[in-house]
Amino acid sequence: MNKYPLNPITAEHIATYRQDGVVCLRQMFDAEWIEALKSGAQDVIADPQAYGQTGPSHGAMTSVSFLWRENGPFRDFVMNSPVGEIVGRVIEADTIQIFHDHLFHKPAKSPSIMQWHADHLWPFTGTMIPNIWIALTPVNKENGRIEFVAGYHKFCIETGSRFGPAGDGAFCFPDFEAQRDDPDFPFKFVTWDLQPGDAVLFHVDIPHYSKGNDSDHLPRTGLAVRTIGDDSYWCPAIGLTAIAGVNVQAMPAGVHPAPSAELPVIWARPADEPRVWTGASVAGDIREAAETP
Ligand SMILES: O=C(O)CCC(=O)C(=O)O
Repeated sequence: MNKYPLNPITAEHIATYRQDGVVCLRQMFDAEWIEALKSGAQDVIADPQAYGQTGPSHGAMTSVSFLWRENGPFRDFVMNSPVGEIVGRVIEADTIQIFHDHLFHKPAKSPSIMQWHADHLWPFTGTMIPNIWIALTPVNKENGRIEFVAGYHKFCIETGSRFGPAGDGAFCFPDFEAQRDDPDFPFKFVTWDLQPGDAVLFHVDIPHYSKGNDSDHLPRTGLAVRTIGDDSYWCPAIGLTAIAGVNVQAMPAGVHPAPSAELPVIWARPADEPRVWTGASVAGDIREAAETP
């Protein structure tokens, strides 16, 4: 099982993520990791409630989260695979902490659509709150690949546009479906067919969508791993999505989350590499905490 990315993180990956807020990463995890996750996913799909927290889209597909909190393949993956390193290097962070994971399974012939949304109802402000979605099955146009509106995160950041209690309460996305064929729409729609071991890494403010699974034989399964980097801060506003076991309302607004059992460090930039995060340094403290047994 690979501990380091199977393929290098390139300057192009970093530039694409910066520009588009989403990047496709080919073959980063070996077949052993994918087999272990697939086998774990089969157990979860057979009895979702027994394994984690279901929702919010459970029913439209199998949607189960906090799988990493229990010993087993999901925890093993976030702690021992290169997932944290991959995220950290692409988003130019010095430390990565996990706070959530989410298994999404669309069986063959499951027509429910995942509507356009962004993931910015998490209780954090800042720009480093990415999601890496790892394909466990082939993913294609027919069985429900994920589409993104590239570059839209910049609009959200520049205008402070987030949904509900994460923003001013009034912000909504435009009707992206109506924009698909509009030659004047200033953003491009992007999507990728994926093979097991490929991943898409996306910014918390990027709109994304997936159609139902129209294949009569090919399920579509992916594991989303949600993380924070150095530029992320508690936002204890009422109505934001809960993190199991954390009293978010008691957290100090504007402060970077300290490492804890619920938000452990899964990657820290090696001490012999120059730091890349140039904001207020939280990384040194976090790295020290991570390295102190
Ligand atoms: O798997 C899907 O189709 C949706 C994934 C998603 O919305 C997410 O990871 O935030």
